[in-house]
Amino acid sequence: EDPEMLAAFEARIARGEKIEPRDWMPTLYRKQLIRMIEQHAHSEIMGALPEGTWITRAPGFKRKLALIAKVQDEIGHGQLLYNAAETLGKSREAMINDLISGKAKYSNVFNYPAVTWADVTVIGFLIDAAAIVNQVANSKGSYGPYCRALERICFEESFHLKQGHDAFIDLATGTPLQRRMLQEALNRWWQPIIHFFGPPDKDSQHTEKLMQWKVKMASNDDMRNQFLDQYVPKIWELGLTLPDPELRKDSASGKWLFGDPDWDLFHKVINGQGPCNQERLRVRQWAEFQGRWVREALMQPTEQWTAPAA
Ligand code: FAQ
Repeated sequence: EDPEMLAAFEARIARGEKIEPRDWMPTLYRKQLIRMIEQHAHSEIMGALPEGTWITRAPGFKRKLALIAKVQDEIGHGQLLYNAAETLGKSREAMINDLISGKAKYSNVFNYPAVTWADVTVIGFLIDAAAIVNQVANSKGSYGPYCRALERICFEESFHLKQGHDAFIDLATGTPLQRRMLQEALNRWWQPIIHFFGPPDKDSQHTEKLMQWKVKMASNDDMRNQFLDQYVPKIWELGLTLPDPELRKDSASGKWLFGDPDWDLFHKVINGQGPCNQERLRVRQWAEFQGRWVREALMQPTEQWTAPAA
């Protein structure tokens, strides 16, 4: 790579300028952005599945309506992110093919089942909260199309968080059975949520370069800490517990300490061996297959759309 071009590029980033699709960029910057934005897009599309299965079973009309709107938003976020990734030169078709063949990664959390309504509630409150911590940070980054997509996504996610928090409080202040259901769901989801922010900084392959290029605006550990700081008190104040006896804030460093979250399990889940990976992939493959005739029809030359002249 031309060292002068690279220096000019890095100077632009240091000045806080946005990089746009037609601007010169190092090959590695392009590759890393495609990797990250593509995985993010797939996560939104896969993220619609655990909640989507609850639309017909959500308790009451109001919750059903909110869930339909939320799931639709997640799919929309996926589309915005695929658009942003396409500006870097990888086609949407290639991305979808990598998803349904099992080659591409997507967020660990969507490989777990939503067993009860309380699981959907924990997703709507805490996974959305975790996603917002990450996305607000990334939205201040250096690649224009990704940041603009994230700004819009963050507005919508903030609504999701409100409905998730509302449903969470409903169960937390409900009957003993509702509280028990919520506590059990929280116990199931806590470890995946800790994993959500990625491996510890010392083991993160990509953080250093991505932070240097302002693609990531906070490290995995910093984002995890910010989440714990904001949300653990909200959980504890409702009288709920978290399944980690070592979880506490260290007053000297201001950092949260927690027990070993089993990073081997994390690696299994993100590499295809989580409880629902196969099921999630099968649903996407089925959707791709079912929609093929629509895509093929749309690709027909337009003259074939009109009836032939008599
Ligand atoms: N899951 O070197 P690092 C949402 C992989 S959107 C799966 O630390 P990096 C909305 C990583 O890709 C959720 N894989 O990686 C919603 C890499 O693998 P590779 C998604 C993970 O990129 C809410 C390897 O481990 N958000 O939830 C995970 O510097 C509710 C090494 O890791 C985004 O994608 C993981 N959790 O940092 C929808 C945001 N963590 O590619 C429905 C954008 C790491 O070398 C309902 N992404 N890996 O094979 C990012 O900010 C970053 O990519 C991180 C990971 C922070 C996720």
